[in-house]
Amino acid sequence: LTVAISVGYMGYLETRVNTPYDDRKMVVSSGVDKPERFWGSYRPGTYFGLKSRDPHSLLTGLMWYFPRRLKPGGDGIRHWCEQGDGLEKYGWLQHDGSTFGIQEIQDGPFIITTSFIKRLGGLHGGDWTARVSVDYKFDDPSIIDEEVSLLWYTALEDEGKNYIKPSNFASKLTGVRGETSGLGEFSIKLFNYTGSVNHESYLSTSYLGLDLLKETVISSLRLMQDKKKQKRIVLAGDILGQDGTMKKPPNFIATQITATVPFSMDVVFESGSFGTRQNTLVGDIYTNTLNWHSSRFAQRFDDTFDLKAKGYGPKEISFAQAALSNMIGGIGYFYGASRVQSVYTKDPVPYWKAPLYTAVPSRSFFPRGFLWDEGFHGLLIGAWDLDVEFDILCHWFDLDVEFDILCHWFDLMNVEGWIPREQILGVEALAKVPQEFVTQKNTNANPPTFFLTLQYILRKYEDQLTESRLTILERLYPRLQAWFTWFNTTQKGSLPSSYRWRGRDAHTNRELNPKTLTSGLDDYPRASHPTEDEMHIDLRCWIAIAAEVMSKLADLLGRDGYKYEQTSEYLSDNEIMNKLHWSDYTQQYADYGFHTDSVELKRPKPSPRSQQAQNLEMVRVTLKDPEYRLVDSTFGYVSLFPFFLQLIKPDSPKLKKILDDIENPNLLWTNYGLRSLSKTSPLYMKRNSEHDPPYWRGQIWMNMNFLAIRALYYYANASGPYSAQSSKIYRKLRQNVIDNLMTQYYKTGYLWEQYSDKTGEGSGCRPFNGWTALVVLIMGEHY
Ligand code: 6A9
Repeated sequence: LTVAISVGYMGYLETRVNTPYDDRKMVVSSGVDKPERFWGSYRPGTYFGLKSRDPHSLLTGLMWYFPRRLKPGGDGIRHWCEQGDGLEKYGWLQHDGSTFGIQEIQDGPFIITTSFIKRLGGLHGGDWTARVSVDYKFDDPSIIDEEVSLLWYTALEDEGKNYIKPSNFASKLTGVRGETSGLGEFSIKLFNYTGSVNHESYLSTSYLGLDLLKETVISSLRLMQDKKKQKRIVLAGDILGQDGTMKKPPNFIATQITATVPFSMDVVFESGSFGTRQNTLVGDIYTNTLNWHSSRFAQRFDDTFDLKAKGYGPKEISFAQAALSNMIGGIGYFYGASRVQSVYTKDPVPYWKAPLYTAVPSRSFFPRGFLWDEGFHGLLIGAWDLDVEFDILCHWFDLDVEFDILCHWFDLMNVEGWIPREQILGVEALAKVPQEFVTQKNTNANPPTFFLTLQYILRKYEDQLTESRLTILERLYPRLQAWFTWFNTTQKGSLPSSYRWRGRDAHTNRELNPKTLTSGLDDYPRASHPTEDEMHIDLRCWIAIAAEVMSKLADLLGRDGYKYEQTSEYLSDNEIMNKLHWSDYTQQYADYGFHTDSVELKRPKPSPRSQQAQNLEMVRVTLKDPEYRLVDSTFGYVSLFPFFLQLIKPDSPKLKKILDDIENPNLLWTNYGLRSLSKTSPLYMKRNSEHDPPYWRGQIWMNMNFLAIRALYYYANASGPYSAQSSKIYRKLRQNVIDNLMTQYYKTGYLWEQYSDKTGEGSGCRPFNGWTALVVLIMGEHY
C-alpha cells in the first residue's frame, strides 16, 4: 500500500511542473479581437517580417541579396538577424507598437529602408502595406548600376483547409491569394514604386521547415540567361511534391525581384472582409500616410518624454526615438511549449502550448522572452504612454500593450506558482538555442522584476487606473500571490529573513566561481563554495520590494494585504538586514556563504605514464580552505542592491558610505557608467573557465545603471543629509551614461548588451535593445 501511494504521489508531482495555474486565464482577448495589435512586426528575429497574433499565423517577410556579392551556398542572402552578416546597422527609427514602423538597415554601401503601415477594417484584422527601398549610402563612383534582389515570401504554418497560391494581378508582379481560418480571404500584391524591375521570378513549393525558409529558397535557386543573354540567379517556379496523383498544394511562395539600385517596392496585404476601400495603400498614398504617422510619432514622443524642453537637439532625439522604437519594434509573438523539468521528472517534459507576446533582449542573439529582462522592458513600454494629451486613444494605448504583455507572461505560471525563466517557444526560437540550454528547471528563479513594472505603474498611474485595468489587476492578483509565495518559500535561506538563489552547481571544478544564472547576474562572484547556508543580499531585496508592491496592490484592490505589509516591513528593516549582510570590516553589504578568495584555474599536468601529450581542461584549485563568512572582498552590483531598490533609509550613514564608494574610480565609477565589479575585487575581469570570458565581472550593464540612477534620483529628492551628494552623483552618472550610449550608437549603429569599463565601447551582443534602451527613461527622467 505504501508503495502504491508513493508512486501515485510521485506521478502527481511529476505532472505538477507542467500543469497550468488553476484560475481564470489572463489573456482573454487576442487575435482578431484586438485588431489594433493583430498584425505586427512580431518576428524580431528576422530583419523584416510581419505576422499576426495567431498561434499559427501566416508568416510573411523579406530576404535580400546583391547578386554580384552572392557567394556559394547562398552566403550573402539576408533573412534572420545574424551578427555574422556584419551589417553596419539595422533597427527601427520609429515604431509605435500598433500602427506603423520605419526601419533602417545598412548593408555595405547600401541603405535599405523597410516600413509598414496598418489599416483597420473588416473582421479579420484589416490591411497593411510594407515598403522596401534600396539606395546607396553615399554616391560611391566605384559602384555603378548594382542590382539588388528582393524576395518577399509568404508561408503557411498550419495547413488544414488553409491555402496560399501564386497569383498575378494588374501590377504584373507575382503575388499571393489565399484563405486561412484566422484571416479569411486575402491577397498580397507587389508593386514597383520607384526604379524599375529588371527581372522577376517566383517559387511556389513546400518549405523544408519553418525554420528553414532560407534553405528552401537556396535549394531552389537556378542560374539562367535572360532575354538579353545576361546570367541571372532566379527562383525555380513551381516545385510541388506529389501526393499520389495529386500535386501537393504549396505552403511557401516567394517572389524575387531583381532591380537596379535605387529601387523600391510596395507589398500590399488586403483582407477580404475589409469592405470598400477609399483607395489602395500604395505609392504616393503610402508615402503621404507614412509621413503623417512619422510626424505624429515625433509629436507623441516629445509629449511623452519631453526631451526638447530638457534641451536635447535633433541628434539626441533621433537616438532616443530609435532606442524606444527598437524596444517596441522588438516585440514578438511566439507560440509553443517550453521544455521543463522538476526533481520528480526523470527527463524533461513539455510545458503546455501557449502564446507569448513579449519584447526580446536581442534580435540577433536571443530573439525570445526572458523573465527578468521583461520586467525592465515593462518600465519603458509602460512609459510610452501618458502625458499625451492630444489623443485620448493613444494616451491609454501602450500601457495596455504592457498589460497585454504581463497577461501573457502570467499565463505561463504553473500550478506551483513558477514561471520559467527563458521562453523558447516555436521552431524559429528553438533553432537559435543550443540543446543544453533549452530545459528550464522548476527549482530555479529569476529576479521578479515584474514587481518593478507594477510598482512603476501603481506610482505613475495611481489615479488613472480605469475600470478595465483594475479588472486586469484583479485577475492578476491571485497569480501574483502564487508567484510571491513561490519565491518566498522555494528560495528561502536557512536563517529567518534570508534568501538563497537555487541552481548553483556545488560539484563543478570547472568554474572559478560557480555561476548563479538564476540571479540574472550569471558569473558575478558569490561564495566560492555553494552550500545550503548561503544568503544572497540581492534576492532578499527583490523579495522585499515584491512584498511592498503586493501590499500596495492589496490596498488598491481592497484585499487583505496585512501579511505582505508585515513581510515588507520585516525585510526592509535596516537593522535585521545589516545584521545578516553588512560587513563591519569592509563597510559594505555582501552575500554570506562558505567562501575563500584563494581559488585559481590551473591546467592539470598530464599524467607521467600517458603516452600522448594531453591538453586537459583547466580546473579550479582551492588554495585555502573556505570558511563561513561574508563575501566582502567582492564589491559591485550585488553589494548595491539595498541602495538600488531603495531599501536603505535616507538618513542612514551607510548610504553615505555607498555614495562615496560609487564615486570612487578605483571601485565602480567610470566615465561611461558604473562597472559591475570593482577593480579591487579578486575576480575583477577574470575568466570563469577556459571557455567563459568575464561577463558580469567589470563590464557596464544598463539595467543596473538604470537602477542606480533611479535610486540616486530618489535619494536626491528624499530629505536627508545625503540628498545633495546624491543629486551631484545623479547628474554626473546620468550624463556619462547618456553620452556614452549615444557616442557608441552613432559610432557603431547599435545599442549593446554591455559596455567596456575602460573604453566605453559596446561588447557582448548587438543589437541589444532590451534594457539598454532604458536610456530613454534616463533622458526623460521617468523613474
Ligand atoms: C545562450 C547562445 C546563438 C544573459 O538578456 C538575456 C539574458 C539575461 O537575462 C541575463 O541576465 N542574457 C544575462 O546574464 C543573455 C542570455 C543568453 C543565453 C542564451 C545561447 C545562443 O547562441
